[in-house]
Amino acid sequence: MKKYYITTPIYYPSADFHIGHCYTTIIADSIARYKRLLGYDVFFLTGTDEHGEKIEKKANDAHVTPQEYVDKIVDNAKDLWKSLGISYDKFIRTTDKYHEEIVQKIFNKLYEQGDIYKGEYEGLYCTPCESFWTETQLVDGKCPDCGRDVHLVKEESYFFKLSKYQDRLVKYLEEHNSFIEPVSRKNEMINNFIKPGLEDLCVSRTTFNWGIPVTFDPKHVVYVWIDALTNYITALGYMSDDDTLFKKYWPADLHLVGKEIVRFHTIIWPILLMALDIPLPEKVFGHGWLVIDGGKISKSLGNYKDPREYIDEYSVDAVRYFVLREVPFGNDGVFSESSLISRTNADLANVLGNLVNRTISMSKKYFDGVVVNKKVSEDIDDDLIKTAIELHKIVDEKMNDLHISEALDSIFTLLRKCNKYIDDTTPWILAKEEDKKDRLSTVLYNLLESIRISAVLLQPFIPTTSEKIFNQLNTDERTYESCKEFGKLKEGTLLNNPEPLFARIDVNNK
Ligand code: ME8
Repeated sequence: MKKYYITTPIYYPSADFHIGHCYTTIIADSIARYKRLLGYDVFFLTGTDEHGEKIEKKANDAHVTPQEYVDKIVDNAKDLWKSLGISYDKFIRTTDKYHEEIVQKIFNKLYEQGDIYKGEYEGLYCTPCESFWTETQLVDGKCPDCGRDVHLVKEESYFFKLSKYQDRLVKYLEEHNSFIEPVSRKNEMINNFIKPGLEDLCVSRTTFNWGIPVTFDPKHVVYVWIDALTNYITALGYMSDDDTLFKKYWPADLHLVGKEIVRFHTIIWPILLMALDIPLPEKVFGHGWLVIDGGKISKSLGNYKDPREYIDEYSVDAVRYFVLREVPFGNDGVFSESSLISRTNADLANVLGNLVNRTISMSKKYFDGVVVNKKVSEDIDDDLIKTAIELHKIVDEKMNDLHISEALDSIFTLLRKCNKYIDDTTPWILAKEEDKKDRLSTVLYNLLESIRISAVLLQPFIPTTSEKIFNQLNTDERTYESCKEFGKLKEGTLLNNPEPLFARIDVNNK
């Protein structure tokens, strides 16, 4: 069985996650579920990034220790992922003992082999981003990533020899065209960051304590990004007594990250792996942001609700569908409650919900809910059946390119065709004539079977809804193989009662 290792970034623990935070995780979850549907042996990793100056400051403000602070809020991430149906295989915390020990081992190894050395750092630091900057990288004197103030730090530090690996990295990126996607981000990395010259990276701090101590010089703690990035291998048991998972799943097939952290994942991370002499991940994909009126969603602007409020109000699949469908992958997309409602009404209620409801209701009315197919075909059936049988190929093509929105659109093309097929074949008129009853059975069968095939392919994206559809169809035919064939829904199956999948939301009442 082929393996597939997919990761999200590890999140800074927070009591205030917003819908933008759910973006990476919902996408990663859908890809993981899709690969599982295809039969891959998937390992899907997520977790929390719990060290660093930023967390220490927040804990101080709350008059608790950093450990107490993170322990208290880590469950907020787990709870949010549960509400969203995130099917991760492992949740790593960077305060997990096994992780801390391996980070120390890695740091020691790099020091011993001469890739880490001691020096003095004097430069600019953005605490919210936990990023070092040079004067020329600032934009209007502020952090180029978040626009906030940077401050001067001067301290004895350990440095990691990024410069030594610069040529090797450029060569690697040039030879591996799909390592960074979208390609625009690859060019940005090479031209803006790597080609101007990589400076050695400061990888330890002494002005605060909340980090993993350097074993041979414990007044230093390991720079939080070195600590964080290594989670992708410590989670698999790299350098531990049991590295079975590492041997099985590494290298990662996909690191999915937001565009602002592509830099860490495509410069520092590959160089770290090169220094450790282990293979590089297959791909780092940098997605865009969910924004509100051109700006990033932000607590300080008060422009968001807790995502669980949207889930309670509109259902988990409405939220998942919106995130997956609304934003062309790689670009930014605009979030608003009214666009969430429009999407839900237009696609989920009107196209999908209506189709399933009409079809099952008609089967109940005309055949007492029993699946019948007297195989009286007409030319008009051919296009629908062909679209249904070929759907998995289009979805696969789109998913391989991570064009999730387009994959979903192709499934909805079939569903829209089904609705048009109902309008064209007018089952209610066929039902009036006894000699058209056999034709009517075929029309309804074609619809039920197209719905089943769509539900198979919708499983990775809106799993709860697919489950409801399978229940209404009363079928177990839900494997990937089963959507390559038209005719798997067994005759004689007794359909369950139709139940609305999505209620139309009245915008005026909002
Ligand atoms: O960056 N739209 O953690 P984080 C889309 N700990 N994505 C968004 C978003 C938005 N409005 N806001 C946040 C970190 N994200 C580090 C990662 S990995 C070794 C360490 C995404 O909690 C963001 O782009 O700030 C990132 O992919 C993820 O949420 C976690 O962000």
